Amino acid sequence: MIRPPALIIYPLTLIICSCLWGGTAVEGTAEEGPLLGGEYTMDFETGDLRGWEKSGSAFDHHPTLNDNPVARGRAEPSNHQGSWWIGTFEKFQGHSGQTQGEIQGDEPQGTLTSPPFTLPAGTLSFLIGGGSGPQTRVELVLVDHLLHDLARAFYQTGKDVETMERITWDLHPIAGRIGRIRIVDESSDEWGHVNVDDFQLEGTVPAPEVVGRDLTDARKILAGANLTLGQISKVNSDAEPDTVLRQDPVAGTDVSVGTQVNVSVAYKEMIAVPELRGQSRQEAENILKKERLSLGEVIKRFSDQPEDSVLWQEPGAGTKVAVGTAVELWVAVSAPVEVPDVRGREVKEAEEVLAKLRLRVGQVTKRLSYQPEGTIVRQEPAPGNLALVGTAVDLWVAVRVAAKVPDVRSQSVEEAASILRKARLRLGQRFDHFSQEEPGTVLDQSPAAGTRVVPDSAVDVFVASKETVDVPDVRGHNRRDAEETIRAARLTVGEVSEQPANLDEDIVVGQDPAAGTNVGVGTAVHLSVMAGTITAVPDVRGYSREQAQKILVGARLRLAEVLAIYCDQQAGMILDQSPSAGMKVSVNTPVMLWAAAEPQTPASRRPGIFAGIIILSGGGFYLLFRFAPDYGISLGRAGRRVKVLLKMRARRRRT
Ligand SMILES: [Ca+2]
Ligand SMILES: [Ca+2]
Repeated sequence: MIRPPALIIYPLTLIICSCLWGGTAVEGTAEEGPLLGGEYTMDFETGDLRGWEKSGSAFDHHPTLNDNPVARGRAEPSNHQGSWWIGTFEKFQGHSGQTQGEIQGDEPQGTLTSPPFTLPAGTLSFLIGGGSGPQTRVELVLVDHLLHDLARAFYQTGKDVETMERITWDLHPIAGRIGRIRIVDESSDEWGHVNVDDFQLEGTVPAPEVVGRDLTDARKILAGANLTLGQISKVNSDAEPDTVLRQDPVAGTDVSVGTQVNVSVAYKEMIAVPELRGQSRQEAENILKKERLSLGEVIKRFSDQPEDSVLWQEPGAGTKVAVGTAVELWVAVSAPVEVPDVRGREVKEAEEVLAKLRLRVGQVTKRLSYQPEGTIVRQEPAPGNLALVGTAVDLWVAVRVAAKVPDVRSQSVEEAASILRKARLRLGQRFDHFSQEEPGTVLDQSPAAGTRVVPDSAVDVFVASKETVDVPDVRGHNRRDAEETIRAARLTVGEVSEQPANLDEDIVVGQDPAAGTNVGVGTAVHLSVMAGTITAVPDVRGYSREQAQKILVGARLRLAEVLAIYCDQQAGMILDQSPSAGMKVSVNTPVMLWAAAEPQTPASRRPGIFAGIIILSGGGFYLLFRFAPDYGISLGRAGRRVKVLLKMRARRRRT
């Protein structure tokens, strides 16, 4: 044990201190006094021993109230600070039935130990009186992890006088180490008691790091450095609520004992989700932005409600959520309409028919036909299909009189153009090709001579040229860009050899001729390509089966099978798909579709019954379940029918 000599410094600041913290205590009541690190009583003016660890019985009736030695007629006033103090001879605490000056005597023994705290570069002072023996004392022990046993840095006894005097210890030599104050009464002999009051710490400590700790820990850590938690400001953050994000002063700054450390702590601001139903999608988005929420998935649902109006929201209005939470919306789209048969009509007439159903005319192409001139001979989508409102219907119009493509080979381009004009045709694109022929001579044409075509059609020509160009470097480009680059360089795309690869798109990895080779215009450049095998699944819901198939083929996928869902939606429309739209899958992955089928019995309208699972619109429900690898299945009424259907299919496969 280290036993440095006790330092005894007589109090000079006694009166000042009494004024600072003294106050006038009412008998039997307690006032808030200074607490070590804001947590532990240092002058006992709280009227209790909060923060101190007690052993034995010497401190059972403590702190004691007012000057008891004087009350007993002794000529040794206690000289305590405030109203409350420690005196292990004393018992009076102002309780009813007690009399001022009441004692417990020298018999009881025990200890009172403060919590551990960082010793400041400064001083510890306090009032002490009572016995002069080493068994009654105040001591400061070091409890650093470096020393396994308690090491006593200082101790101080009384002088066999009840009157307390202030002594001060210089802590500079042990600043920064962890200490505990102990008030010890280990004596039952004459003068076997200790009188203590008003511990005061002064000096500076380095502010400890509390960033990253929660508020409770931060408070403890600061208390352990004799600092207190000051202002707590809340900062909206994704961090765990109540985590300290910033501190002022920052860690390591030397601050006076008792300094308040202000902190900013993380907190999640919760706000109520606004009502969005009935708003337009755009209005809903504006409201969400204003309320500091974000727009989640927007799911389109057929409804007779105004187009684009919000039908349903998740989370619902009034739900308390964190700032920034995404709100999913279901917005109304008009139910698909059946594409009318406009074949046999003229375009103008068809336009009116389509407009009534909120469909429009798409591309109009002329087509040779024996049908009356100007009448529609073909339409896409075909009659009877379901199409979303606003869908364009492509039309093909009959042309009876055909033009016959003349032979323009061996002519000059100018002559060819003139010949085509006479045949009610026109010169199309011109492709130059390296040749020994006279430059400007037509080498070949498309369509070929003799073909019957619609008047005013274009005829492309391949023209002799002696020009040469440098082959561009297309390696590393995606296939489409590479082909464009080759054509722009007045060359043609030759053979393309494909090698499957796990890529989102086709990438050119080799070319022949090599980049930089000087070749005649029109020369074929052969490519070798890493063919991408990953593609995103398109959304085909709401389309007809035929349209869906087209879309899937366009996305390099194939249609697996179409299962029927019996419901009161219009038959033929795709209601669901698996894999779901947006998923990245391999090229050629089969996509399963569910299409509406006529119910065998009229479906009753049960609005509200599937709320949460099924969207209801004026026309009835249609989403019976969602089937996707990442969702699983939830079934509605008609969904159960599909389950039966699937079971039947499975049985068929087994047999
Ligand atoms: Ca006191
Ligand atoms: Ca005692």
